[in-house]
Amino acid sequence: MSKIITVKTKPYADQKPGTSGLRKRVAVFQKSQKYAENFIQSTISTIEPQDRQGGSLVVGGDGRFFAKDAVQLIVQIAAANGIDRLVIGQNGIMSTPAVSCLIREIKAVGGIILTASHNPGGPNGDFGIKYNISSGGPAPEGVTDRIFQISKTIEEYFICPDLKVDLSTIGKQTFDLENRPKPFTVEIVDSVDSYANMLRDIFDFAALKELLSGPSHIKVRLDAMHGVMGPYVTKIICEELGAPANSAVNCIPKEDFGGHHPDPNLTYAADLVEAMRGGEYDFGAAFDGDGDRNMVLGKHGFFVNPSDSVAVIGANITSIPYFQKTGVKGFARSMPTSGALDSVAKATKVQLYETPTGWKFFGNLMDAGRLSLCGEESFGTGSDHIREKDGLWAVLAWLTILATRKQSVEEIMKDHWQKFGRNFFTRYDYEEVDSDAANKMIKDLEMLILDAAFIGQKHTAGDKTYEVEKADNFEYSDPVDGSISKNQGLRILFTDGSRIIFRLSGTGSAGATIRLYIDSYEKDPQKIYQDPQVMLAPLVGIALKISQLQEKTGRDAPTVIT
Ligand code: G16
Repeated sequence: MSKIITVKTKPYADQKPGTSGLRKRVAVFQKSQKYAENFIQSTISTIEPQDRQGGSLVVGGDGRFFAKDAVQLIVQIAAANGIDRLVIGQNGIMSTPAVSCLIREIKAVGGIILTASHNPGGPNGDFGIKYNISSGGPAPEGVTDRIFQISKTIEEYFICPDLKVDLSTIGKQTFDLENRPKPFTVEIVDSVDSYANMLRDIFDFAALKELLSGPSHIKVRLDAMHGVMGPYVTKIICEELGAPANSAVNCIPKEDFGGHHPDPNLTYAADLVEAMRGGEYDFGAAFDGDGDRNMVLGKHGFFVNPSDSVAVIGANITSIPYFQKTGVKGFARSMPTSGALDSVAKATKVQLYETPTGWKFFGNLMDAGRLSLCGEESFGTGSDHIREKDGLWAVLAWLTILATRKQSVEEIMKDHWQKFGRNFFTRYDYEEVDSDAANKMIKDLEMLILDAAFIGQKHTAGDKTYEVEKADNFEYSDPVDGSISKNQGLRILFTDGSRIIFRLSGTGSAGATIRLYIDSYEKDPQKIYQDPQVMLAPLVGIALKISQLQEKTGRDAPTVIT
């Protein structure tokens, strides 16, 4: 019989969830008194008491350092707050897309995901707690605002301190709680099973098996970067679809991701890029810590920009069996994502939505039956099969296209540009900039570009001149519920359709990260194969000059270029 006790606590002022959950250094969660307890209680407090009774909560995460402690705390606090059942991935491990899938499958009231995504882990790395609602999607701003409000005034939390679960054994564990008529249940489930079942319904596994292990199979290399994706890649790609075991690397989830950033981009997935350059593999992909992001590479390391990736999937969408059944309801991309998907939407007469950065903004459109496929420049691709971006889904979508078109990644991409034109895109990240300097730079820039005199100005770099057509701080009005999200990024739009965008990241844990995005469309077939960095250099120069970024932050180069 476990006791429920009330513990007095003091609020913290800094528990505002960012783009996707609360992310802080591990030390903040571990060493600040009751920091994690406060946030977990504030989160659970947003669940209505009637939904807790008879309700289930899914718990999973990328297995990073401090996750096991956090799972035990969630169990103890959820039980004390009257949640009837927790369904937890074995050893606390479950990818973000798999959590979304399971929430939907068992009709849970929501889920808690323990991840800081692509941020580094280990005792000196980051930890994160994210709440997803009953649709399976990240909590919308209305809910995260409530969590933040509660966290600012919290005075006590409820906990069953003696309750301990065995996270390693699959099966049901029940616990009697003092003064509770019904026992509290914890179910430990296989992390992969229900997600793999879902994928079997979406894709043609027989065709994929032929592609990966038939007589004229292609060679793939998938890098799980020691994040949560190891077991998924091993079971689905290797064991079920027959790719040789050595097709998958870094598949043992590690608490510190082997000391690396589990971030699938050209900088942090450099090993994969190197291996692909050798020319042995036809297709390569990497995933982030929690398995929702993906990077796709072709033979010899041919890089598929994420904005192009979603556009290619959009242009070939009917080769995926799921969409043959559901039809194509709409496309969406986040505002900074290049306009490549827009061209496909226009040509195929599909409605296109432009949302702020953050997967949570796609959820309403999907729930309303208006959106089938969406993507973000930040290596996120997905569809309405769940309410999170889905790294392995994106890989299977690409493999389906390869199987259907019988072309290489590079040929598919080049054909696409020939047909639709090419959006040259790059993103510069300036990580861990002094917060005050970053905020001031953005404020000054906002003042400058919102001034009426800014419109019509001509900016020249080299032999290129661009005229400002429009400038604003992006604001989104949700077409489903009418909610307004302001201050979503500074945009400078030029008369030729090129765009310069600045925004502050909402996923960092220390200092500020400034992101600069450049998007420029080219339809001249003679020019579409140029190097994006060369092609976009004039616009980068103009962006740095207008923003005075280097002078105001002291940074003369970005940390990461995509
Ligand atoms: C999260 C969100 C994404 C967003 C990304 C980047 O990804 O889920 O929708 O695009 O952050 O956000 P920011 O530019 O604010 O850093 P993840 O994979 O970190 O959960």
